[in-house]
Amino acid sequence: LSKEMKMPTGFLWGGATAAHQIEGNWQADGKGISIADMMAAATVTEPNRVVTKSIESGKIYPNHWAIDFYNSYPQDIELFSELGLKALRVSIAWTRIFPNGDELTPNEVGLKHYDDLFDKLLAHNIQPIVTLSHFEMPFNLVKKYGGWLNRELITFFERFATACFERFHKKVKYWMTFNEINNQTDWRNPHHLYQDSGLLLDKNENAEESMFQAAHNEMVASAKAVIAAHKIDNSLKVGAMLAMVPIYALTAKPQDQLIAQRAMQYRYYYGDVQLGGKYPKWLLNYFKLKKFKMPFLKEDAEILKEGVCDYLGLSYYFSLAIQARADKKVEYDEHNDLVNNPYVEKSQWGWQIDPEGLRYILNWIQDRWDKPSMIVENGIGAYDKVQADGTIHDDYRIEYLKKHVEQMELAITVDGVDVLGYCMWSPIDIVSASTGEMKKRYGLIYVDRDDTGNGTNARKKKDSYAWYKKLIASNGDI
Ligand code: P53
Repeated sequence: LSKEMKMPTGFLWGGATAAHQIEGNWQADGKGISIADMMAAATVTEPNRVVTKSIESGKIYPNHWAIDFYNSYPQDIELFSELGLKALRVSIAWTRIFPNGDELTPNEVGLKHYDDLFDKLLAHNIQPIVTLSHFEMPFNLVKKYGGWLNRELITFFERFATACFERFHKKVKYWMTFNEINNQTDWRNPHHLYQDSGLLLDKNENAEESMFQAAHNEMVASAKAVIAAHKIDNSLKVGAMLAMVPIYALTAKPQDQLIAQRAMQYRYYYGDVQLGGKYPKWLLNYFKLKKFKMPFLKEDAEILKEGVCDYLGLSYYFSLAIQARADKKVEYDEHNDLVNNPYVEKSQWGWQIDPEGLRYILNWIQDRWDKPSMIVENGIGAYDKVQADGTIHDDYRIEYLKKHVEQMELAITVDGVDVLGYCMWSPIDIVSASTGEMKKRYGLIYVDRDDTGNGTNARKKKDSYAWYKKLIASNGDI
């Protein structure tokens, strides 16, 4: 990079995690049961994570133990500090603060835990970045209220968010409301409806309509949280959080272009609402055409406008492509329409690797919403092999991260995109969100624990640890 193309000073080089994937100790100190605690791990023979209504013997629930970060965080933060992290993204387990979600007062032991965690980070000059709801809402809100289809959850979330802002506003500046709120665009997959919105639908319900209704309640709750945060402390920045997956037209055929345009409109309308303050016209018309009953209250439009998010937190892992269907209907079906892009490679879990897609989407975000963005997840899940001498040569991970960081730097220095930071997923091995596996490893630090929870739980630096350390120390010299 030439001198004028240097990365901005103060750029937040960091790492990202989520409570249910690292903490374990699922019932310690008054913690309630979260939706993640009820998901059994997937196996080769049983590829989808099953949600059980009660804990079943013989099934594996990896989030119950994860990597024990709840206890091991002081030692893990020492390793993050040596790595030079300037920021660590964590989430607050809602169930540690409000175990059932509908209590009136927070659990002091839970608040104290995060106070200690943030103090430890700040003592090492690591800025905490916090997601309020990362796939881990109280299970009680699913059982008793039917998840986010119920408007009462807005009050519960606002109470939770307010308790966190009041308690931690001096320690935490950057917040996010709902992790990857747009995964539920794939509403045909019950996994996403459950993870994003706590929905367990029966067959007679219209899943698409339910998704739009639940997401509306979440976006109103998010806007109310933004308003509350600014009232408590005007310096707080509250972000939306979207899984950014560019969807390219497979060919230059006009029909392919049209469906690709609709795919992008559909997948990212959440951003239009959370960052632009209102529903896009095409979608309001779509609700009419589909006869969807949206739970719009009179005051909602004003709340959405007032509670616009300050920035966009985004995850980026892969891109996809799309081709018009033979019937030529411009109606998007995320579950069935997406196809592989023949021009890019794939990870061992079939995720398409497309570094240029990151530069593409960062430009798209700037153009569409004109807000700062922060990359709060980017990484590769892979099998790692520990050598006889204990070393782990994860050159594929270095390769993946390097290529993506390079494209991000071009977006910043050449295209002028306003990116606040880069938190790679993840500084340490954690339980996979989609499969519940440990062997789908993302970390710069290896954790000696297998899919069934066996192992010493010891930490080992991988080769990528040294690489990322150098990258941070040089402020992005690749
Ligand atoms: P895992 C789907 C597609 C892209 C990202 O994913 C996704 C998902 C949902 O599973 O999730 C995010 O662990 C999520 C993290 C998650 C990470 O990506 O399934 O915010 O919690 O661990 C990686 O390989």
